[in-house]
Amino acid sequence: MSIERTLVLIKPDGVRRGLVGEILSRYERKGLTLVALEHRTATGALADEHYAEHTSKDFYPPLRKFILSGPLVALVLEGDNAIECVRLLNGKTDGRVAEAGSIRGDLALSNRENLVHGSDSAESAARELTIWFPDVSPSV
Ligand code: IDP
Repeated sequence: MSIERTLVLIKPDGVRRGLVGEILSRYERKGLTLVALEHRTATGALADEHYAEHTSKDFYPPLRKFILSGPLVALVLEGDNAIECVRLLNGKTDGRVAEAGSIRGDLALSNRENLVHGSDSAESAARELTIWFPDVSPSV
């Protein structure tokens, strides 16, 4: 067993489309434990820190605008192999080609507005959890 914590964002499109309950329930039904949840609107500084590896890319300005376009829901999820587990539940980045059965595959049709974010490694999870939830321990 490798119990991990990971950061999930239900992005502004998920909140706007009324899909928070549907998405949250997929993580819960899988068996992941909800450790923290916050409904909040990101700031520019927070978005830039979160997406530090993407800020120089062409797709970043519209991505930044999208992530700041309304409230989102930030989660800390915990469970055995939680980081990879969430990535599999989320599906491929581009909703147009994401696997049926995944959150993006079933509910998204865009490369940018793809409903969810999940940390992609243990290092990213530690970094992102500290950014979004400074008062929650990033490890179990
Ligand atoms: P991930 O969210 O599946 O980990 P990343 O490559 O880390 O994917 O990209 C971060 C986010 O940036 C994606 O979730 C998506 O919202 C956006 N994004 C990535 N690539 C593109 C692109 O080519 N066009 C528009 N948006 C993109």
